[in-house]
Amino acid sequence: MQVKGALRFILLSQLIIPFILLILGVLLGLYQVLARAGIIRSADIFGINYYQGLTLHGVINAIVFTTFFAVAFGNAIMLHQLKRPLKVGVQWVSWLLMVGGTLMAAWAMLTGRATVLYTFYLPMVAHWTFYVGATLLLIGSILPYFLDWIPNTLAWRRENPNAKLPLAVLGNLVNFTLWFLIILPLATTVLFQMLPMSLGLASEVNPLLSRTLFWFFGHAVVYFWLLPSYIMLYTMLPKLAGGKLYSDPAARLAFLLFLLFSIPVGLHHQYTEGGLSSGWKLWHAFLTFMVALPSFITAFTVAASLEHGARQNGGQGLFGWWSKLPYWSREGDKWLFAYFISGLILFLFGGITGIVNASYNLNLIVHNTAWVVGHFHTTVGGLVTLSFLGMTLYMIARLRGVDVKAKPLALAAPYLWMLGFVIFEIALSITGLQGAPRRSNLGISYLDPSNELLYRGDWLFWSHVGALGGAIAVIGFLAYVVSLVGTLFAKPVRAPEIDFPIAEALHDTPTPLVVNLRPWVTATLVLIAISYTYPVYESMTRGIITKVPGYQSIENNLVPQQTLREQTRLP
Ligand code: HAS
Repeated sequence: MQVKGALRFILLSQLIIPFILLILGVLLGLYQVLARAGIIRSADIFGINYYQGLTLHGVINAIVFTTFFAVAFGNAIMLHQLKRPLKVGVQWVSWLLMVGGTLMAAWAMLTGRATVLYTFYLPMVAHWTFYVGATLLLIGSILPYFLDWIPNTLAWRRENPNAKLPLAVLGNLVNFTLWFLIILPLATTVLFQMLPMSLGLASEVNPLLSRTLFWFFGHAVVYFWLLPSYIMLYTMLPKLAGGKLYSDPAARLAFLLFLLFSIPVGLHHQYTEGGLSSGWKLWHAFLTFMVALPSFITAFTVAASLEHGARQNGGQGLFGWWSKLPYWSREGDKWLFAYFISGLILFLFGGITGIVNASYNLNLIVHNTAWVVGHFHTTVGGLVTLSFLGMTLYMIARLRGVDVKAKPLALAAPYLWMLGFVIFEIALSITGLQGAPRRSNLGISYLDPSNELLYRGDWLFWSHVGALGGAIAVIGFLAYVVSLVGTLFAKPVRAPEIDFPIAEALHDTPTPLVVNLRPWVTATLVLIAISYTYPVYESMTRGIITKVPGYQSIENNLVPQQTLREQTRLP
């Protein structure tokens, strides 16, 4: 399908802008891991202090890159699968809001006015431009869903009353329905708590309520990152492997279960938080195990699809078929397989560590330690990042009408990234179990031998191993950058287009349970109401006793906002 003019520009820039920022985000990640291993011993690098760098690393990699990609990919999937045009006006407004919002938030972070980490919860306070920027980014990202994708889906349904909604479209609509539902609690704390605090209109705040609202958003957002990857695994990976999707109804069920269970689980981030009853934490723990279910279904369906593909390629035996998958193939689009398989292998680690995190009692051992950092570098930093990077390269090549350049480097990149993060994950899990905290510049504290009070020599070895893993992953990323930049500047050889390698289904039995979205949305709303009404009420009433003034981070020191205003003049 051909894409021209403004739409082509918008799609390309939605992929390129976050990629440019990602280069900074990844390099700051290298700084974090070297500082944490005590290899770099300083509070800052090139004028960016550790926590400012950590904020940029988290916000760029986990929020900006993922959101831009999800919108670009969503637009492309809807266009390709429904074959209905997108409204250029809507896309421009969405683009302007997202780019404008990102620039505002970037200014605040780069000038040290928003050193609040990517979770930005109170009582840390950022400059108002950070909150307004983040809000614009989110509003811009949801516009295509309401103004382009839903109207196009309804029109498609009218024209195809008996056809099944394409699987990728279902996945995308589930993802952005989820996105809309979770933006609401985040917007509530940003608009009614954070922004008034930042503008000096409020002098006290309820941090418990803010954190409960944040995690209402904050766990489900990980599935907003994950679902575009799952769309690729279900609809494209089977074809790249040479076969078919093992079961279409199983894939639909997985997407719908994500809608149901992704949101009412946020208290598993607050197991250690006072003010919330243990019974409700246990209820959220139970639902967290339920949200692992669609990933278990995915593990089975994807493995079965891979086996089917490998057997079509001549694979035999119980495990012999593993050798018939296109791990190193440079033929056509098959190079993309490397990004998916590397991501899947990392996700095995991410899944296991996630289940540990979810267990109420085990969480008390790993919470706020390096273990959690290992977990999210094999989930969002693993399967999600690798599939997004692979698809960014693929879509840029198609939208520019060129072949992917430096294919050997493009192929080596995901394996290096995977190797690096497997090493990183193991090392950080071990240091986490030894007690090493997350979000800490260990090089100038626990891993500084001159600090007799804090020094923990027993963390040194695995911290160095972690740094080695991080460095290998960055080398993989640089290999990717070479291929992407080459592709970006290559001479076009064909017309620009949007095209995806979509697989057919092997089993496609009509299953009424997974056809209609409406009952699933209703059940989701009921489950959210059951799971969040009392915890929010508790946070509002019990959080009052912990009302505190806001704090801003200035040069690694937390300064009460009031004092700060008296001492300095921030614009
Ligand atoms: Fe998580 C913390 C629990 C999944 C991201 N998580 C985080 C944080 C992030 C994050 C960023 O319960 C830190 C937040 C912060 O800053 O404080 N997480 C889970 C659970 C799952 C889970 C139960 N997380 C994710 C995903 C993420 C993500 C996905 C990003 C995309 N997580 C937690 C908890 C915490 C947490 C607690 C709080 C910890 C604390 O104390 O602070 C589950 O959804 C995981 C289910 C996954 C599986 C794996 C299935 C395996 C598959 C691969 C199959 C492989 C194949 C290859 C087929 C069950 C699908 C075969 C190969 C061949 C060659 C054939």
